[in-house]
Amino acid sequence: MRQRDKGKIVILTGAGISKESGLDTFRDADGIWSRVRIEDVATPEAFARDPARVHDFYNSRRSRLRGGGIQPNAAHRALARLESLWPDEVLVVTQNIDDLHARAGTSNLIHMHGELLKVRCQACHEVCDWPGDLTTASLCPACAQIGGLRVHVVWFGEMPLHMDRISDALDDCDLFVAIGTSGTVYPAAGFVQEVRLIGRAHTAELNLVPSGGHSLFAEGCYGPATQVVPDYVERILRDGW
Ligand code: BJW
Repeated sequence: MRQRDKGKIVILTGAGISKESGLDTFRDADGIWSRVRIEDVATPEAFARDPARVHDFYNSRRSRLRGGGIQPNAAHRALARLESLWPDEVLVVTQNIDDLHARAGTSNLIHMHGELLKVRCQACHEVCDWPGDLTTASLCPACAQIGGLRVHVVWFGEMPLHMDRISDALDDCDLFVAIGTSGTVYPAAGFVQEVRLIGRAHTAELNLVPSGGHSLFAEGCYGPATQVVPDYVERILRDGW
């Protein structure tokens, strides 16, 4: 391994990494946005207009995630293996709200679009674990207010979470890898450009097919995540980049 092929790694993941675990992507032909309108379920305005409708949308995804059929796949496990064996920092920044990276064993993990299994109180701002259904009558465990809880996810028009920490990591990394994301939603879609502005890190896209922004990456590996990600991780562990 050459000296420059060591160092800090930032990995951005999107819905494509969880597809083979049985969770739908958003913008593929059979994706979530082919069945429901963003304006009805994934904006603060939708929640203000019809909170029960938004709760139903997330309740059904939460119950599916918690059903025994959804498990981490070989791609999630490969990233956990990379973190455990790589001599420097590996940070996974996921846009996904599922818990499959954590269940696979990744610990240095940022959920920039929030977490399906958590709720946030709009009155006291406390964030709590919430494994079951949420309704307009649910009570905040911290302040006891009724009806103020919302799912702890980032909707369109809201600021993604932990952006300062993500920005520092992007500026300081030596390898940036985007996995299973269409690169259409900002600010995540702009991470590769932020990395390239600094000019030091190698960049790679791992996706089923080249994304719209594939030409921004120095390298691309294409195919199902359960094949491409373990192969890529083994290559990095063996040869660097
Ligand atoms: C496989 C595979 C397999 C399939 N193996 N791969 C105009 C211009 C620029 C920006 C804006 C604009 N107008 C509005 C904005 C801002 C807006 C935005 O980006 N809109 C664009 C759509 C235009 N963004 C926001 O509002 C964000 N906030 C914000 O910008 O705040 C201000 C700010 C400014 C500056 C700095 C910081 C902040 C918030 C965005 C919130 C997104 N929320 C959602 C829902 C979360 C909760 C939920 O799950 O319900 O997040 S939307 C949805 O999209 C979800 C995802 O995380 C996100 C990204 O989707 P992802 O993961 O890329 O999935 P897909 O389906 O798009 O792609 C899957 C890919 O996998 C495909 O490429 C497949 O090929 C591939 N794949 N099978 C490998 N087996």
